[in-house]
Amino acid sequence: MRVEAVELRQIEMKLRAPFETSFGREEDKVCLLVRVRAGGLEGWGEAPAGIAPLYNEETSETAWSVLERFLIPPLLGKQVPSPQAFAAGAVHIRRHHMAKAGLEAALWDIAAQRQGLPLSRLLGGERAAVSVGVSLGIEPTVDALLERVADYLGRGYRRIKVKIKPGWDIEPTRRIRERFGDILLQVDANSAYDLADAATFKALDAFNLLLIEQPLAEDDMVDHAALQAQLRTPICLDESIVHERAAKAALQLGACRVINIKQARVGGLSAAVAIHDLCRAQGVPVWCGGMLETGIGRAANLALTSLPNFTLPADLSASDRYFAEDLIDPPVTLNTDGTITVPTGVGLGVHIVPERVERHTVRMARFTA
Ligand code: SMG
Ligand code: MG
Repeated sequence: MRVEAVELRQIEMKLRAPFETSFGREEDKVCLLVRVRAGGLEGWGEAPAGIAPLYNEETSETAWSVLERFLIPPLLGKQVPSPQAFAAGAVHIRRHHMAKAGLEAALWDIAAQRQGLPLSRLLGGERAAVSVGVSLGIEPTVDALLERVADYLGRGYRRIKVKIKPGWDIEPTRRIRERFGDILLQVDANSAYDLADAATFKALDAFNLLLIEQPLAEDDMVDHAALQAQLRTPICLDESIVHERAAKAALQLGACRVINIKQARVGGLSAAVAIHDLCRAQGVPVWCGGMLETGIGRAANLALTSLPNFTLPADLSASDRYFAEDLIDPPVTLNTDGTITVPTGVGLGVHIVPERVERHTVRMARFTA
Protein backbone atom coordinates (compact mmCIF):
# COMPACT_ATOMS: atom_id res chain seq x y z
CA MET A 1 0.00 0.00 0.00
CA ARG A 2 1.25 3.46 -0.90
CA VAL A 3 0.81 5.86 1.99
CA GLU A 4 -0.72 9.06 0.62
CA ALA A 5 -1.45 11.03 3.77
CA VAL A 6 -1.45 10.82 7.55
CA GLU A 7 -3.57 12.92 9.88
CA LEU A 8 -2.78 13.32 13.55
CA ARG A 9 -5.27 14.52 16.14
CA GLN A 10 -5.09 15.04 19.85
CA ILE A 11 -8.44 14.17 21.39
CA GLU A 12 -9.87 15.28 24.71
CA MET A 13 -13.08 13.82 26.08
CA LYS A 14 -14.63 14.32 29.49
CA LEU A 15 -14.85 11.06 31.43
CA ARG A 16 -18.30 10.36 32.92
CA ALA A 17 -16.60 10.08 36.31
CA PRO A 18 -12.98 10.61 37.43
CA PHE A 19 -10.76 7.49 37.33
CA GLU A 20 -8.25 7.21 40.17
CA THR A 21 -5.31 4.79 40.38
CA SER A 22 -2.28 4.49 42.66
CA PHE A 23 -0.50 7.02 40.41
CA GLY A 24 -3.12 9.69 39.90
CA ARG A 25 -6.61 10.83 39.07
CA GLU A 26 -7.91 11.49 35.56
CA GLU A 27 -10.98 13.52 34.69
CA ASP A 28 -10.45 13.64 30.94
CA LYS A 29 -9.53 11.07 28.38
CA VAL A 30 -6.60 12.32 26.29
CA CYS A 31 -5.11 10.40 23.37
CA LEU A 32 -3.89 10.75 19.81
CA LEU A 33 -5.77 9.45 16.79
CA VAL A 34 -3.82 8.49 13.70
CA ARG A 35 -5.67 8.45 10.37
CA VAL A 36 -3.80 7.00 7.40
CA ARG A 37 -4.79 7.21 3.72
CA ALA A 38 -3.22 4.52 1.58
CA GLY A 39 -4.23 2.94 -1.71
CA GLY A 40 -7.52 4.85 -1.65
CA LEU A 41 -8.44 3.41 1.77
CA GLU A 42 -8.54 5.03 5.18
CA GLY A 43 -7.42 3.47 8.45
CA TRP A 44 -7.61 4.64 12.06
CA GLY A 45 -5.49 3.94 15.10
CA GLU A 46 -5.35 5.24 18.66
CA ALA A 47 -2.24 6.04 20.70
CA PRO A 48 -3.54 6.13 24.29
CA ALA A 49 -0.78 8.32 25.73
CA GLY A 50 -2.18 10.84 28.21
CA ILE A 51 -1.14 14.25 29.50
CA ALA A 52 1.44 13.12 32.05
CA PRO A 53 3.98 10.24 32.02
CA LEU A 54 2.36 8.40 34.94
CA TYR A 55 1.31 4.99 33.58
CA ASN A 56 4.45 4.75 31.48
CA GLU A 57 7.01 7.21 30.11
CA GLU A 58 4.93 8.43 27.17
CA THR A 59 2.68 11.47 26.90
CA SER A 60 0.47 12.74 24.09
CA GLU A 61 3.16 15.38 23.54
CA THR A 62 6.01 12.86 23.14
CA ALA A 63 3.88 10.60 20.96
CA TRP A 64 2.96 13.55 18.74
CA SER A 65 6.57 14.58 18.37
CA VAL A 66 7.88 11.10 17.56
CA LEU A 67 5.09 10.46 15.07
CA GLU A 68 5.53 13.84 13.39
CA ARG A 69 9.32 13.81 13.24
CA PHE A 70 10.35 10.17 12.98
CA LEU A 71 7.53 7.71 12.27
CA ILE A 72 5.33 9.43 9.67
CA PRO A 73 7.87 11.13 7.31
CA PRO A 74 9.57 7.91 6.10
CA LEU A 75 6.16 6.47 5.12
CA LEU A 76 4.81 9.36 3.03
CA GLY A 77 4.59 8.50 -0.66
CA LYS A 78 6.19 5.10 0.03
CA GLN A 79 4.96 1.55 -0.39
CA VAL A 80 4.44 -0.12 2.98
CA PRO A 81 4.06 -3.83 2.25
CA SER A 82 2.34 -4.68 5.55
CA PRO A 83 1.79 -3.49 9.13
CA GLN A 84 4.46 -5.99 10.22
CA ALA A 85 6.92 -4.40 7.79
CA PHE A 86 6.19 -1.00 9.33
CA ALA A 87 6.77 -2.44 12.82
CA ALA A 88 10.05 -4.06 11.79
CA GLY A 89 11.19 -0.81 10.14
CA ALA A 90 10.41 1.21 13.27
CA VAL A 91 12.43 -0.98 15.65
CA HIS A 92 15.49 1.27 15.36
CA ILE A 93 13.47 4.06 16.97
CA ARG A 94 13.77 3.21 20.64
CA ARG A 95 10.58 2.69 22.66
CA HIS A 96 7.75 5.21 22.09
CA HIS A 97 5.52 2.15 21.89
CA MET A 98 2.18 3.93 22.07
CA ALA A 99 3.15 6.26 19.23
CA LYS A 100 4.16 3.28 17.10
CA ALA A 101 1.07 1.27 18.06
CA GLY A 102 -1.30 4.05 16.98
CA LEU A 103 0.21 4.21 13.51
CA GLU A 104 0.50 0.44 13.19
CA ALA A 105 -3.18 -0.01 14.12
CA ALA A 106 -4.22 2.33 11.30
CA LEU A 107 -2.14 0.24 8.87
CA TRP A 108 -3.78 -2.95 10.17
CA ASP A 109 -7.20 -1.39 9.60
CA ILE A 110 -6.25 -0.70 5.98
CA ALA A 111 -4.61 -4.13 5.49
CA ALA A 112 -7.80 -5.83 6.67
CA GLN A 113 -9.97 -3.67 4.39
CA ARG A 114 -7.73 -4.52 1.43
CA GLN A 115 -8.34 -8.20 2.05
CA GLY A 116 -12.05 -7.67 2.72
CA LEU A 117 -11.67 -9.13 6.21
CA PRO A 118 -12.52 -8.04 9.74
CA LEU A 119 -9.35 -7.12 11.63
CA SER A 120 -9.99 -9.97 14.08
CA ARG A 121 -9.70 -12.50 11.23
CA LEU A 122 -6.52 -10.98 9.86
CA LEU A 123 -4.93 -11.20 13.32
CA GLY A 124 -5.92 -14.86 13.70
CA GLY A 125 -8.93 -14.29 15.95
CA GLU A 126 -11.49 -17.04 16.37
CA ARG A 127 -14.11 -15.85 18.86
CA ALA A 128 -17.32 -14.02 17.86
CA ALA A 129 -17.67 -12.46 21.32
CA VAL A 130 -15.21 -11.95 24.16
CA SER A 131 -15.62 -12.16 27.91
CA VAL A 132 -15.05 -8.81 29.62
CA GLY A 133 -14.82 -7.19 33.03
CA VAL A 134 -14.79 -3.69 34.41
CA SER A 135 -11.90 -1.85 36.07
CA LEU A 136 -12.91 0.32 39.05
CA GLY A 137 -10.81 3.17 40.35
CA ILE A 138 -10.04 4.21 43.91
CA GLU A 139 -13.08 5.82 45.57
CA PRO A 140 -13.29 8.25 48.50
CA THR A 141 -14.77 5.52 50.73
CA VAL A 142 -15.13 1.74 50.66
CA ASP A 143 -18.91 2.18 50.75
CA ALA A 144 -18.72 4.26 47.58
CA LEU A 145 -16.64 1.51 45.92
CA LEU A 146 -19.16 -1.14 46.97
CA GLU A 147 -21.92 0.87 45.29
CA ARG A 148 -19.87 1.02 42.09
CA VAL A 149 -19.32 -2.74 42.22
CA ALA A 150 -23.06 -3.32 42.74
CA ASP A 151 -23.86 -1.00 39.85
CA TYR A 152 -21.51 -2.75 37.39
CA LEU A 153 -22.52 -6.26 38.46
CA GLY A 154 -26.10 -5.12 37.91
CA ARG A 155 -25.22 -4.04 34.38
CA GLY A 156 -24.00 -7.56 33.65
CA TYR A 157 -20.23 -7.37 34.12
CA ARG A 158 -19.01 -10.74 35.34
CA ARG A 159 -15.55 -9.76 36.53
CA ILE A 160 -14.51 -6.85 38.73
CA LYS A 161 -11.03 -5.39 38.93
CA VAL A 162 -10.23 -2.86 41.62
CA LYS A 163 -7.31 -0.52 41.83
CA ILE A 164 -5.26 -0.78 45.01
CA LYS A 165 -2.54 1.27 46.68
CA PRO A 166 -0.96 1.20 50.16
CA GLY A 167 -3.77 1.92 52.62
CA TRP A 168 -6.45 0.93 50.07
CA ASP A 169 -5.96 -2.80 49.56
CA ILE A 170 -6.97 -5.45 52.10
CA GLU A 171 -10.01 -3.62 53.46
CA PRO A 172 -11.78 -2.88 50.15
CA THR A 173 -11.01 -6.41 48.91
CA ARG A 174 -12.36 -7.99 52.11
CA ARG A 175 -15.53 -5.86 52.00
CA ILE A 176 -16.18 -6.74 48.33
CA ARG A 177 -15.82 -10.46 49.11
CA GLU A 178 -18.09 -10.13 52.15
CA ARG A 179 -20.84 -8.38 50.24
CA PHE A 180 -20.65 -10.01 46.80
CA GLY A 181 -19.39 -13.51 47.60
CA ASP A 182 -17.62 -15.56 45.02
CA ILE A 183 -17.55 -13.12 42.06
CA LEU A 184 -14.55 -13.05 39.70
CA LEU A 185 -12.32 -10.47 41.38
CA GLN A 186 -8.82 -9.15 40.79
CA VAL A 187 -6.71 -6.19 41.94
CA ASP A 188 -4.25 -3.87 40.18
CA ALA A 189 -1.53 -1.95 42.06
CA ASN A 190 0.12 -0.16 39.12
CA SER A 191 3.55 -0.67 40.74
CA ALA A 192 2.66 1.01 44.04
CA TYR A 193 4.46 -1.47 46.35
CA ASP A 194 7.85 -3.03 46.97
CA LEU A 195 8.96 -6.42 48.24
CA ALA A 196 8.92 -5.18 51.85
CA ASP A 197 5.10 -5.12 51.44
CA ALA A 198 4.93 -8.90 50.88
CA ALA A 199 2.71 -9.24 53.98
CA THR A 200 -0.02 -7.21 52.28
CA PHE A 201 -0.02 -9.59 49.32
CA LYS A 202 -0.01 -12.62 51.59
CA ALA A 203 -3.12 -11.18 53.21
CA LEU A 204 -4.69 -10.64 49.76
CA ASP A 205 -3.83 -14.27 48.97
CA ALA A 206 -6.67 -15.31 51.28
CA PHE A 207 -9.35 -13.73 49.05
CA ASN A 208 -9.13 -16.17 46.15
CA LEU A 209 -8.41 -13.46 43.60
CA LEU A 210 -8.10 -14.28 39.91
CA LEU A 211 -4.78 -12.44 39.90
CA ILE A 212 -2.78 -9.60 41.41
CA GLU A 213 -1.73 -7.16 38.70
CA GLN A 214 1.61 -5.34 38.66
CA PRO A 215 2.30 -5.13 42.40
CA LEU A 216 5.94 -3.97 42.15
CA ALA A 217 8.13 -1.67 40.04
CA GLU A 218 7.78 -2.19 36.32
CA ASP A 219 11.50 -2.87 35.82
CA ASP A 220 11.82 -5.31 38.72
CA MET A 221 11.36 -8.86 37.42
CA VAL A 222 13.57 -10.31 40.16
CA ASP A 223 11.46 -9.00 43.03
CA HIS A 224 8.27 -10.03 41.23
CA ALA A 225 9.70 -13.57 41.02
CA ALA A 226 10.50 -13.47 44.75
CA LEU A 227 6.96 -12.30 45.54
CA GLN A 228 5.30 -14.82 43.21
CA ALA A 229 7.16 -17.63 45.00
CA GLN A 230 5.42 -16.60 48.24
CA LEU A 231 1.89 -16.43 46.80
CA ARG A 232 -0.81 -18.84 45.70
CA THR A 233 -2.54 -16.12 43.66
CA PRO A 234 -1.04 -15.63 40.19
CA ILE A 235 0.85 -12.39 39.67
CA CYS A 236 -0.06 -10.77 36.36
CA LEU A 237 2.37 -8.31 34.81
CA ASP A 238 1.15 -5.26 32.91
CA GLU A 239 3.63 -2.34 32.87
CA SER A 240 6.64 -4.73 32.99
CA ILE A 241 5.78 -6.45 29.72
CA VAL A 242 6.98 -3.90 27.19
CA HIS A 243 7.90 -6.35 24.43
CA GLU A 244 8.18 -10.06 23.67
CA ARG A 245 11.62 -10.32 25.29
CA ALA A 246 10.24 -8.98 28.55
CA ALA A 247 7.47 -11.60 28.42
CA LYS A 248 10.08 -14.31 27.82
CA ALA A 249 12.20 -13.08 30.72
CA ALA A 250 9.22 -12.81 33.09
CA LEU A 251 8.09 -16.35 32.35
CA GLN A 252 11.58 -17.79 32.57
CA LEU A 253 12.18 -16.07 35.94
CA GLY A 254 8.77 -17.01 37.34
CA ALA A 255 7.94 -13.32 37.82
CA CYS A 256 4.30 -13.92 36.86
CA ARG A 257 1.85 -16.64 35.85
CA VAL A 258 -0.44 -14.48 33.74
CA ILE A 259 0.23 -11.64 31.29
CA ASN A 260 -1.88 -8.57 30.53
CA ILE A 261 -1.44 -7.66 26.85
CA LYS A 262 -2.00 -4.08 25.75
CA GLN A 263 -1.10 -3.57 22.13
CA ALA A 264 -0.33 0.09 22.84
CA ARG A 265 2.15 -0.71 25.63
CA VAL A 266 4.04 -3.35 23.63
CA GLY A 267 4.43 -1.24 20.48
CA GLY A 268 1.60 -2.48 18.32
CA LEU A 269 -0.67 -5.33 17.30
CA SER A 270 2.21 -7.34 15.75
CA ALA A 271 4.06 -7.41 19.06
CA ALA A 272 0.81 -8.16 20.90
CA VAL A 273 0.15 -11.19 18.70
CA ALA A 274 3.76 -12.37 19.18
CA ILE A 275 3.36 -12.22 22.99
CA HIS A 276 0.02 -14.00 22.73
CA ASP A 277 1.66 -16.79 20.70
CA LEU A 278 4.62 -17.08 23.07
CA CYS A 279 2.32 -17.40 26.09
CA ARG A 280 0.07 -19.86 24.29
CA ALA A 281 3.05 -22.10 23.51
CA GLN A 282 4.01 -22.06 27.20
CA GLY A 283 0.48 -22.63 28.49
CA VAL A 284 0.33 -19.16 30.11
CA PRO A 285 -3.06 -17.40 30.00
CA VAL A 286 -3.29 -13.82 28.75
CA TRP A 287 -5.99 -11.16 28.79
CA CYS A 288 -6.44 -7.84 27.07
CA GLY A 289 -5.79 -4.75 29.16
CA GLY A 290 -7.24 -1.32 28.47
CA MET A 291 -6.20 2.33 28.48
CA LEU A 292 -9.72 3.81 28.58
CA GLU A 293 -9.72 3.74 24.78
CA THR A 294 -12.27 5.50 22.62
CA GLY A 295 -14.33 3.25 20.36
CA ILE A 296 -11.46 3.32 17.85
CA GLY A 297 -8.87 1.76 20.17
CA ARG A 298 -11.60 -0.39 21.72
CA ALA A 299 -12.42 -1.93 18.31
CA ALA A 300 -8.75 -2.88 17.78
CA ASN A 301 -8.63 -4.37 21.30
CA LEU A 302 -11.78 -6.41 20.62
CA ALA A 303 -10.23 -7.82 17.45
CA LEU A 304 -7.08 -8.76 19.37
CA THR A 305 -9.03 -10.34 22.24
CA SER A 306 -10.72 -12.75 19.80
CA LEU A 307 -7.43 -14.71 19.58
CA PRO A 308 -7.62 -18.11 21.31
CA ASN A 309 -5.26 -17.63 24.28
CA PHE A 310 -7.09 -14.54 25.61
CA THR A 311 -8.77 -16.76 28.17
CA LEU A 312 -9.32 -14.36 31.09
CA PRO A 313 -11.88 -11.52 30.94
CA ALA A 314 -10.61 -8.36 29.23
CA ASP A 315 -10.53 -4.79 30.59
CA LEU A 316 -12.93 -3.97 27.76
CA SER A 317 -16.11 -2.35 28.89
CA ALA A 318 -18.98 -0.78 26.99
CA SER A 319 -18.47 2.77 25.68
CA ASP A 320 -20.81 4.12 28.37
CA ARG A 321 -18.38 3.00 31.12
CA TYR A 322 -16.34 6.11 30.33
CA PHE A 323 -18.08 8.27 27.74
CA ALA A 324 -21.45 9.97 27.49
CA GLU A 325 -20.93 9.75 23.72
CA ASP A 326 -18.25 7.64 22.01
CA LEU A 327 -16.52 8.55 18.74
CA ILE A 328 -18.16 5.53 17.08
CA ASP A 329 -21.82 4.86 16.36
CA PRO A 330 -23.25 2.50 17.40
CA PRO A 331 -21.19 2.50 20.60
CA VAL A 332 -19.67 -0.63 22.13
CA THR A 333 -22.30 -2.38 24.27
CA LEU A 334 -22.33 -5.24 26.74
CA ASN A 335 -24.27 -8.41 25.91
CA THR A 336 -26.50 -9.94 28.58
CA ASP A 337 -24.03 -12.80 29.09
CA GLY A 338 -21.20 -10.43 30.08
CA THR A 339 -19.51 -10.54 26.68
CA ILE A 340 -18.89 -7.97 23.96
CA THR A 341 -19.39 -8.91 20.31
CA VAL A 342 -16.30 -8.67 18.10
CA PRO A 343 -17.00 -6.40 15.09
CA THR A 344 -17.63 -8.37 11.90
CA GLY A 345 -17.35 -5.57 9.33
CA VAL A 346 -14.16 -5.23 7.29
CA GLY A 347 -11.20 -3.51 8.97
CA LEU A 348 -11.96 -2.17 12.43
CA GLY A 349 -15.61 -2.71 11.57
CA VAL A 350 -16.95 0.34 13.38
CA HIS A 351 -18.48 3.58 12.09
CA ILE A 352 -16.44 6.60 13.18
CA VAL A 353 -18.52 9.78 13.40
CA PRO A 354 -16.49 12.63 11.80
CA GLU A 355 -18.41 15.39 13.59
CA ARG A 356 -17.69 13.87 17.02
CA VAL A 357 -14.02 13.39 16.21
CA GLU A 358 -13.88 17.03 15.11
CA ARG A 359 -15.66 18.27 18.23
CA HIS A 360 -13.18 16.52 20.55
CA THR A 361 -10.05 17.50 18.60
CA VAL A 362 -7.79 19.99 20.37
CA ARG A 363 -4.86 19.76 17.94
CA MET A 364 -4.64 18.54 14.35
CA ALA A 365 -2.03 18.23 11.62
CA ARG A 366 -1.99 16.66 8.15
CA PHE A 367 1.06 15.26 6.44
CA THR A 368 1.03 14.45 2.73
CA ALA A 369 3.42 12.88 0.28
O1 SMG B 1 -9.60 0.64 29.65
O2 SMG B 1 -11.11 0.14 31.12
C1 SMG B 1 -9.98 0.50 30.81
C2 SMG B 1 -9.00 0.80 31.93
C3 SMG B 1 -8.38 -0.42 32.46
O3 SMG B 1 -7.47 -0.24 34.64
C4 SMG B 1 -7.28 -0.10 33.46
N1 SMG B 1 -6.11 0.35 32.95
O4 SMG B 1 -3.09 -0.43 34.65
O5 SMG B 1 -4.50 -1.70 33.71
C5 SMG B 1 -4.14 -0.57 34.05
C6 SMG B 1 -4.97 0.66 33.75
C7 SMG B 1 -4.15 1.69 33.05
C8 SMG B 1 -4.84 2.97 32.82
S1 SMG B 1 -4.97 3.92 34.23
C9 SMG B 1 -5.30 5.50 33.72
MG1 MG C 1 -2.78 -2.56 34.95
